[in-house]
Amino acid sequence: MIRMFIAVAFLCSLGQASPRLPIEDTSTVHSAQLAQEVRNEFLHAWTAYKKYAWAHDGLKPLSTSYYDWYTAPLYMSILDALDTMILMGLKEEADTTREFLATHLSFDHDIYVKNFEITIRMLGGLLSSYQLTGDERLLKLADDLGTRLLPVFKSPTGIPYVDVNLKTGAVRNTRTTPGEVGTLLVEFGTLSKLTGKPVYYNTAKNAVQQIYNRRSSIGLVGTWIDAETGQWLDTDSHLSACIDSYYEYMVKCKILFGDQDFARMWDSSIVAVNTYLAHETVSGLWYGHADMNTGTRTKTWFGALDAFFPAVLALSGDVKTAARLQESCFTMWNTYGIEPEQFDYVRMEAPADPKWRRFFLNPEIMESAYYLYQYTKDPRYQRMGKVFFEDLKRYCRTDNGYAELKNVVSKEKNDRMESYFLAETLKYLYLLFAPPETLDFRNTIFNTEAHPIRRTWQ
Ligand code: DMJ
Repeated sequence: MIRMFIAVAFLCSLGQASPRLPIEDTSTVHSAQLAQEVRNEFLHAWTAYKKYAWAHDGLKPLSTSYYDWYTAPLYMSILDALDTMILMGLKEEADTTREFLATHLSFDHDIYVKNFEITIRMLGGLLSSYQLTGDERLLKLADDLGTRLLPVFKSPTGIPYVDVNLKTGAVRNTRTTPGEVGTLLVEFGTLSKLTGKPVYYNTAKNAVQQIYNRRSSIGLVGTWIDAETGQWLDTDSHLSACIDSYYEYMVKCKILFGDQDFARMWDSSIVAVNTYLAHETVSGLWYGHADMNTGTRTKTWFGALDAFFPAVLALSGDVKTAARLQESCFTMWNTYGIEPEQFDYVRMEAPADPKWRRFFLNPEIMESAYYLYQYTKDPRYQRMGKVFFEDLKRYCRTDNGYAELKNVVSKEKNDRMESYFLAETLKYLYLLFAPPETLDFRNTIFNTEAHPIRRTWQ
């Protein structure tokens, strides 16, 4: 595929904002065929996982081996992948997988787990697969997991600790982030609604409010906060890792639960975000970093994780800004043919430190293309998705699954395939091309790990 950077650079030099990168293939996207191809790639990755990493948390595709997060495996990839299989119509595979989880998954382990990760991947996975199948055993597992996670909130502030022991309820690690604290309520709230136990909703909602109440006088939050003292440990404000889904869940909780407190939180937060983080440059609209107290610009960085924001803007009703930001995301992707973890949108390159040049098979940019396609039906977003899909295959596919990249410039691979590649990246790509009846988009809220949740309660 021809990349059009010279033309874009020329447009930028003329000071023309938001250039729409031409996408070579302007013919009709053969969506049914692409959906089938994504499904095949899911099976390619899933088969490798089953062959080399079964019953472990994740696949190491280069060494054809596996990794676990803790001393006891929690079958993270299996649970994360289950609802993708269901949506892809892989019924037999999904039934066998669900049976395995229902009969083998146990949380009765003396291990400290990361509350945020286990909530979004496992609690979210159990709840969505329960809703999709009606298998009560999954709801029972979710309730058991929720009970074991609850002690994490028992800090003097109500802001959860980072880790909790699944057997003893002991907690540790007070250094946390708005993202980790604010990205729990879709799951805990849904668990409340499905079990009739209000404690989950109330506890997780209070945690978000504790962060929101500590926003600065100009309405921004920082990156790190102490769960016991409630003091900010780092005042860098942005939409990237550590904060990102704090904003996402304000919009989602407002819609899923009809809770107007979240409408108010979002309405005031988005004003601050658009005032201090949004950045109009010659290359278009971006969202960078600023100090939470002064609003002073600290970095002109945006990255792979920030690319969730067009989806959230679109969901909140601001499709126009979402579309403009997605064009910037597309520019970021096309700079190297795959997106880096961070991108300096003034220098138009990834920061030199190799750690910012990695790619972890992240889904956010595909997620945003999917949302924008749903709201606009503009085939441009399917064409973007096709570019993402082809580049993923070109640079990350291996004989045994998909691999992260150590460096988006050299394209050197890294020996890891995270479970969210199965839960999110391939799911959003599939849904972008699949027929509309595959999922009732308007009545679904995806948790931040792409597990679809429906409001099945009053
Ligand atoms: C996922 O676990 C979730 O999307 C989370 O919100 C952010 N990081 C990864 C994917 O990039």
